Amino acid sequence: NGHPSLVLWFTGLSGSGKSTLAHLVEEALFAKGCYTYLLDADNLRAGLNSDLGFSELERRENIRRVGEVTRLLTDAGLVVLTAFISPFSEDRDRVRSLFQPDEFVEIYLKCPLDVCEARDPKGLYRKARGGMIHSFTGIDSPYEEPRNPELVVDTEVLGISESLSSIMSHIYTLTTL
Ligand code: GGZ
Repeated sequence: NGHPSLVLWFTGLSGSGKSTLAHLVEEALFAKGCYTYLLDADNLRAGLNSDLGFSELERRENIRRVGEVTRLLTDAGLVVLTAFISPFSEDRDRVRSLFQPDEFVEIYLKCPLDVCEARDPKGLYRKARGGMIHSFTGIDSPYEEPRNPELVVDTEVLGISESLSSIMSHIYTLTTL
């Protein structure tokens, strides 16, 4: 009862919903019997990427390594979900090139900066505005919007369960799992 390996690559600003939705999608896939693994800043930046900060070069190296780890995990047959800001198009495209076209799903969680900033779940935007954190994405570090993602989820307008349904529907158009 195998299922095809798949990459669900979430991208978006801090506070756009990447971690929340990636965790919910993982739960839903797990309930269907899929073998999954979720990579995010919490588990990668604590260990493998603990030498990396948030300069442009370090973010690019962060995403490069995440791409390679994702490749290894899909080789093992897993559905891999990644939840990184991944702000640079070139880096996302380079990761994409490691996979077959039908294996890689870029999911852009679209939400305006002012809305993410109002959510500010960890108070990081506030700190960035106050000059206590530098190079914060959206404030003084860029985010390049995906040009051709497989899926755009408007998390400004959609609630969590609607966003989740939209992602699950997209996955079901790709594979029967
Ligand atoms: C952006 C930062 C920063 C800066 C700490 N800029 O919302 P969070 O807290 O929980 O998730 C963010 C996470 C971003 O790490 P990524 O590995 O996803 O970034 S990237 O893809 O750009 O390499 C945020 C926290 O780390 N954080 N400082 N300066 N986010």
